Amino acid sequence: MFEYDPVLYSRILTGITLAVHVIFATVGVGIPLMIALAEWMGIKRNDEHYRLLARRWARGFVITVAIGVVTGTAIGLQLSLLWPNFMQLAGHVISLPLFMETFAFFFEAIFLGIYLYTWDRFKKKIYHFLLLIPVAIGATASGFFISTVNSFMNAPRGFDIENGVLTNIRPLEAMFNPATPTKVAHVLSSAYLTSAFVLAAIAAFAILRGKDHVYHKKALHLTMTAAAVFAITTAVIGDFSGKYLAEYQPEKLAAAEWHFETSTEAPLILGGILKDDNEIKYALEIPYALSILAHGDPSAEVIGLEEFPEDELPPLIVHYFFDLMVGIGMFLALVAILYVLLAKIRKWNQLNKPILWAIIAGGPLSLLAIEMGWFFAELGRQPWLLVGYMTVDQGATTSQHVDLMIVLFVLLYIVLCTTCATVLRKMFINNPVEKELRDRGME
Ligand code: HEB
Repeated sequence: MFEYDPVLYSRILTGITLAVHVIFATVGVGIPLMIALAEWMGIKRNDEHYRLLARRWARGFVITVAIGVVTGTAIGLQLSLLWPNFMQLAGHVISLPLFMETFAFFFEAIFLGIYLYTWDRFKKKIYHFLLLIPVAIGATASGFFISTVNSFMNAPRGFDIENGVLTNIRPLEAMFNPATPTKVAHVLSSAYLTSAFVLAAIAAFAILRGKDHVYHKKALHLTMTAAAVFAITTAVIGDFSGKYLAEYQPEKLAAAEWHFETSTEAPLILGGILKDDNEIKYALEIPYALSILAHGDPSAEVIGLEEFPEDELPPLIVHYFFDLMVGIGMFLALVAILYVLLAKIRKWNQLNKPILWAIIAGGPLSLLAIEMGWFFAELGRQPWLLVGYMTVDQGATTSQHVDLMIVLFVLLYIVLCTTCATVLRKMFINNPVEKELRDRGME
């Protein structure tokens, strides 16, 4: 039925691997920060509940780290096996942050090990907390380094090509390319936001199920306060990402907004369906908003898709990915800010059912926004693998066995994800908070 096509199959396999990996990578970057916040609160307020929070989050975190290591290794392998031509060119230029990412991970893993085994071992609790700092730095640094590699694919810099030969390689310039600031900041901020929301959803679920120990309320309050902060930073940085695109990858932004003709006072298109002749139906138009997103000026000119050759246009489906991401972003910000405001006004109850349900929905939705953000960023780069230098077709392997690899890797991911879910469930259900509070004499 399908004709074997190594390029298509390589894209599918890499896409599936990344879609799985990004879940674990995102919580891997964000949760150490949340653990640090909880333990810090515990020490500052001398409150054992917060320390127990840190302890339980850390236990769950280890499981997700383990899965992240496996899927991350799969990506490393697939980069060289499925995209040999890309690695041959890019490997020379961008290997610095690729190595640094591995280094940052080792740094994190070593201290995580020590951290886990030294609860209650120090007379001064702050020493234990200090062990977490390198863990959080290592986690964020891996996210930083690997995002610079993705930035490089979008805005390749730091090398010259003379007669087809790579010369004059400048690794730092490659790493700190024009896409780096917004990409790195948006990736990190959205990882913190998502981690806060996932943990908040768990606490909200416990409260909704009638568990009324103050432990859950403290967990919810801490995570939702963090979520409110990071929802705002994510949206603000997302706006800068839009300005980056307008300057360096205008075709990606135009594809996201179905903006066909270059024009001033461009509106933002929400939803809708594309008819023949590029006619947009059933969409919500926000006047001037695209000009503002692109240039911070309601009358600014925004470049349309008409200015690019037909064979260099990204797929127009990215419009929906972008809308979903932004829509979810707005929802998360609204819920988090509302929660914080309600919690401030004592007479009102921030623990009412609709808010709790919205927070619970926010957990999976934030993960969906992460997926949509990456789908937009990656498909929006098509047909390029390395913008301006190498298309995806040119970068791929010609191997005849990628289809079999897809089957094998998908089986691996299914096993990994079910194992992760089962272990986490067992770990927390066999040892509920209430029991652990009692065992530790903290009721
Ligand atoms: Fe996002 C991406 C914007 C929200 C996640 N973002 C992206 C982009 C843009 C944006 C423009 C592209 C960039 C490039 O390509 O370079 N966002 C935005 C905005 C907002 C947002 C405006 C507001 C609302 N996001 C968001 C959220 C999330 C996200 C909420 C989650 C949670 N994104 C994301 C990701 C990505 C994106 C992950 C991929 C990476 C990059 O940066 O690229």
